Amino acid sequence: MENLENQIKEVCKRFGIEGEYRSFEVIDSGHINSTYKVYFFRDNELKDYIVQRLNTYVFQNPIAVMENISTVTEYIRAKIKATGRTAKRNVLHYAKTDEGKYYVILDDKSFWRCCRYIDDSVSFTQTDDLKTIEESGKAFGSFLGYLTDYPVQDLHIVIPHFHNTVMRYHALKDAIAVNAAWRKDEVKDVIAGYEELKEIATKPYLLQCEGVLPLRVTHNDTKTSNVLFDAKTGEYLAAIDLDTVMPGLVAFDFGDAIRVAASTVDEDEKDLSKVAIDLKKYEAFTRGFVSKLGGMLTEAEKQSLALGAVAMTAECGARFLTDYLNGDKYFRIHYPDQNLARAKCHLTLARDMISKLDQMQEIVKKYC
Ligand code: GN1
Ligand code: MG
Repeated sequence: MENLENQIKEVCKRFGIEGEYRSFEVIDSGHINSTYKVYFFRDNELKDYIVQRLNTYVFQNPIAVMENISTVTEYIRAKIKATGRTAKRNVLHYAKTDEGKYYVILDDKSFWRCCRYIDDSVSFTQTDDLKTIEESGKAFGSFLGYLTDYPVQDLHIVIPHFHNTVMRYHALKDAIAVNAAWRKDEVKDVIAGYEELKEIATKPYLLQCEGVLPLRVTHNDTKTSNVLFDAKTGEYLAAIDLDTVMPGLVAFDFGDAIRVAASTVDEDEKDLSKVAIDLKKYEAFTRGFVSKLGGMLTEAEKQSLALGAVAMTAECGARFLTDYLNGDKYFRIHYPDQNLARAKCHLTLARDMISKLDQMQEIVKKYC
């Protein structure tokens, strides 16, 4: 811990953060990077920052990640300012070093970034509050809306094939074949369940390949915890965690958000009888999301949204299962079988969505 604290202090020094260092705390909600909230004392008050160590096993070109993030956040900032508003609390603001870099690499090769914590903001892993869910829909919808005219081809592909569901299924097949952690035999039913979902899960990606669904600038990691809300009013402030901003489908952003925002449970719920999609939550998210997209969606995109929820739930679950079979190399876990619990929960959730797909389509139609 002491070494960690020294690293955090060194990172802040290189980013030129002024004032007296006070303390740091661990923020444990993400599965990939290591995140810390750091306090400095300056001008008679505490100033807080988010300092993150990027996971370079997952993000093998972290400089490209920061290039995407810096250009996209600057683009959004300029758009907000052009309307005469301040962008201070509605888009992340990353610190730069003296050399103008958005990152610091320490002697042990660890890769760090830093941004100011947005004042009076809160986030949630899960919520039952429909107003908050609708606000999270607005946050991701407006993110897409701001970037609708951003040149997609200019973005770096930071994780190739990120939402290529066909490839995710290949990776699962490989993990089963290699059986690196000797876990295959205990999860035969779960594997069979995911096989059954393959056809429907891969549909949006195949529609992208056929050119039916257009590639746009998307967030690609739209879980509820990646939205900041105003602590007082509950209104959305900004979409955060922009590591995976890349070309993608609107159906992926909508679907990945629904996977979390419209679920009755946490990602790793073990009591599968509790796992379902809550159509009231689904409707609240859809209303917020669509309200910010203006007329940008094509007919094919509108029709793909509900399907995207099934696809992203199955894909994410297949990734958890793959990681379980590989011996938990990718997603951070807090107890031994967590990736398996996540995979089972997602299988149940995806099946429930399939049984309600017609109603989900109707709800989209109502708001589009
Ligand atoms: C990871 O880092 P975090 O927790 O926001 C993952 C997402 C998954 C999500 C599942 C780069 O997101 O793709 O949907 O876990 N991010 C990456 O909770 O793989
Ligand atoms: Mg993320």
